[in-house]
Order: sequence, then structure tokens, then C-alpha cells
Amino acid sequence: ARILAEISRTFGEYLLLPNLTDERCTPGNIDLSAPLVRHRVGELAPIRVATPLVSAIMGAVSSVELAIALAQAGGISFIHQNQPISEQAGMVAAVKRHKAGFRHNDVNIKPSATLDEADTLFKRTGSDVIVVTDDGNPSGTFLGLITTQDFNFIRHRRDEVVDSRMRTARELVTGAEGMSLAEANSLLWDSRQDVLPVVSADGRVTALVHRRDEALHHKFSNETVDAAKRFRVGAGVNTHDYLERIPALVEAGADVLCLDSSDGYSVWQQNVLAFVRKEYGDAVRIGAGNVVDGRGFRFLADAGADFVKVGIGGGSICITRDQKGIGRGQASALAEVVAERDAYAEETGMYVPLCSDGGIIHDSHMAIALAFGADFLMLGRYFARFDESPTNKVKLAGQVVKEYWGEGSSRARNVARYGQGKDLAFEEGVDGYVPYAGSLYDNVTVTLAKLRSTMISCGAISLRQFHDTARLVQVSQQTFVQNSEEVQRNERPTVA
Ligand code: MZP
Repeated sequence: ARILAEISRTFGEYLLLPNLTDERCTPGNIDLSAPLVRHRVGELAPIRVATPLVSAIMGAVSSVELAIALAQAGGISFIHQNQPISEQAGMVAAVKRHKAGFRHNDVNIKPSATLDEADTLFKRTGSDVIVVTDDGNPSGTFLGLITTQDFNFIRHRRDEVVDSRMRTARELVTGAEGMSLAEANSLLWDSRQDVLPVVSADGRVTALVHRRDEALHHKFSNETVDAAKRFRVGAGVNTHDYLERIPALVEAGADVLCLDSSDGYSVWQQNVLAFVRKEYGDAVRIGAGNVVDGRGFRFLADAGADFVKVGIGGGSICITRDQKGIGRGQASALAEVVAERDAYAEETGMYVPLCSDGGIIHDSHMAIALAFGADFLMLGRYFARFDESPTNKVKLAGQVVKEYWGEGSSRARNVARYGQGKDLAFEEGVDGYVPYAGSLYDNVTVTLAKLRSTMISCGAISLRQFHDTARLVQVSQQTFVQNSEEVQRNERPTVA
């Protein structure tokens, strides 16, 4: 064996140093969009995400509900492949059936309604926005909008009627069909509104563009506002049944696929990538992985992977390092693969984005991973804590928690990912609980605010700039041990 001169390091071992913060560095100016798939250097990727977060290809994480919520927040989910093809395709189709345009028909109110009535309507519909029309019917003339945000602001004046509030919204918001998403984007920013109504010539609201929907397309898009826009969703595939699974997922409308394996440096992945290119050319996009070094990256990039996923053994539920002795600290893995991605781009003119997968314990680790050069992040534990994840919420020792298990646990028995032959001879994942944290949208909003704030301190207004200019230092062993103990107590999944 050859012993490499490296100490394998993880995210918690690094801190960022501030760079000069200048006038450009305001939260509204921070662009968190990222390329999802390969593209020529200097061009824009054909698929981008407005938010650099994707949810893990795991049964305990990526449900239909979570996929919709994450798409609204500007990221993308990957529906897991450890289930019959028809069921996975059904989940993909269920996400695609939902319209990104907001349904407004059941959330109308008259200007003479009281704020109490508006509150009841918000609660009953779970909606973030109420359309005010002259007669309270969807067919009535559009007068204004109230958002939950406005409502929270005026909550202490409950005896007032809707009228006084919605006038502000009416002044600030205008919209029309045929407006480009770039125009919608600037209007949303300029008006500081979360919602833009699309109004037909006769004054009726035909759709609403929510800031969250808009985030899907971001300012690069030339598309026009369209009430029937579909949410984006990804899907995991494996190297066993891909001849049947891939066509079914493509048919169901999956926007992007990803090979799901703990070790992607294999001819099996090369075969699948070759199949996709031969069968679909560039019409079907597929990521591959996972790898932890430059060799693995180059192999998959050469084989045609649209993005490459980095990480072995760093997942919060993962025991691969204990069971098999394989893995690498996520920070060290990223550092090497990032250097290889950049060298590859230089040599070939082709930029193959990197996804850092697993091991994000604190929100600050997201900033560290992106500073290291990851294009976007795959998260399991983070999303498993939210209402939208598919698992049970239970009370454990007085604390509300949600179930979370690894794909290599005996509960999941993901044989395509972890099996030896036809079965799972030993476990590579644990079955446990994570602290319940509430809704995805609320949590992602806070997480992104932190990320923007970090980038402001580091003087970067885009992720590309953050990659290029971030400066990282290593913390002392003592600090690291202290942090790890805290993390162990509060953040790691509790094993059942
Ligand atoms: P985390 O966000 O919970 O730290 O890590 C999620 C990642 O862990 C997944 O995207 C996947 O790569 C990996 N994973 C999933 N199941 C297992 C396992 O059972 C695992 N060992 O390591």
C-alpha cells in the first residue's frame, strides 16, 4: 500500500477569514445560483439552481411534499431509487403534476373583511397570500394582496379591515401575463413584495408569481410568466436496473438523474453514463458518484457525468468508515476534487459541477463547503428534520424528533447502493432520530440568510466569486474537539 502524506480533514476544522466588504455586498445583491450540470466554460449551464441545496437520494428525506417545497425554495430534490420503478416514477410524476403558478381560487377575500377573517383564511388554506377582489370572488376585479408577512406585521391591529392593508400592496405590485421572468424578478426585488399577481386585461388575477417560484428560474431566464410552470425534480438511479428505470423516469418528467452509490469510481457507472449518452444525447442529464479524489472525478467526467458527487463516509447516519475502512474527510476530499474540476475545465473547456454530499452538521458548514469550491450541496439530516420529510414525528425523552435512517441501514436495505450481490450482508448506516425543526421554507430562509451574511463578510456576491476569493484557516485540535462534543450532544442523529 501507498500511504499518502495527508491528514484527512472535515468541515468543522476550518474557519473563514473576512475579506473587504464593499457597497455591492448587500443581501439583495447576493446571487446564490449555481450550475447543476456540465457546460462549456464561460457559458451558462442549461440547468441551474437558484439555491445551491439539493435533498439526499434517501427514502427518509425526499418525499413528494419535500420536493415541492424545496423546488419552491429554489433547490431540487432527488427521489430515491430504492423502490419499484413504477413507485419512483409515480413520485416524480406527482411532483410534476403540481403547478408552480399559485392557485388563487380558494384564497380570495373582500376589502371589507376583518383581519381576523383573513387570519382564519391563512390558517385554513395554509396559504401565504390572499388575493383581495372587489366582491371576494376569484372572478372579481383585483384590488390587492395581503401576504402572511404583511399580516404578521399588523397582527396587533386585528379589528381593522383588510382594506387599509391591501392598499399598500396594490400600490406596490403590478403584473401582467407575458412579462419575462427577468422583469418579474426585478419587480419582486424593487417592490420588496413576495408575490406578483398576473392580471388579465379584464382585471382578473389569472396567476400569482411567488418569489419562491421565481427563484426557480432566476434572472438568467428569458421565459415568460406562465401559470402552468412545473416544479423541477430529480431522481436517483442505480447501475442494476437502469435499462428499465431510466426510460420510466424520463417518461415521468424527471428533470435530472443521479447515480446513487456510495462508491462511484466503477465501470458500472461508466456503462450507465454511456447508455444515457447513446440513448438520449444531452437531452437527459445525469450526475454520478460518489468519489473522494481527483482520479474518481476525472474518470466520471470523461465518462460523461453531468455533475460529480463528492463524499464517502461523511454522512451523519453513515458507518462505512467503521465497517469498511473506506472514506475521506469531506474537506480534504473536496479540496482535491475541486482542484481536479478546475484543471479539467482548463484542459477541456468543460465545467463539470461538484456536489458536496453529506456531513453538513451546522449551517456554517454549508458556507465552508461552498468556500472550498463545491457548486452545490446534498443534504440528508438537514432536510429530514422538516415537516415535509416523509418520516414520523415522535416524542423522545421530552423532545420532538423525526425518524431518520441511512440507506445502508437494515430498515432501508438499499441493496443497489450498499448490497453485496443480492443482499445486504452487513449494515453501513444507522437508524435513528433528528431534532424536529418545523417547516422547510422557514428553515431554508434562515439558512440562506446566514449564507448571504457569510458571503458579505467575505466580500463575495456570487458563489463563483466566493470560490475564488474565500480564505480559510484551520482551527486548533482543542477547538475541534470542543465543537465535536457539542455536535455529538445536539446535532447527530440519536440512534434508536
Ligand atoms: P447527511 O446530510 O445526513 O450528513 O448525509 C446524507 C448523505 O449520506 C446521503 O446523501 C448519502 O450520500 C449518505 N448516506 C445515505 N445513507 C447512508 C448510509 O446508510 C449514507 N450509510 O451514508
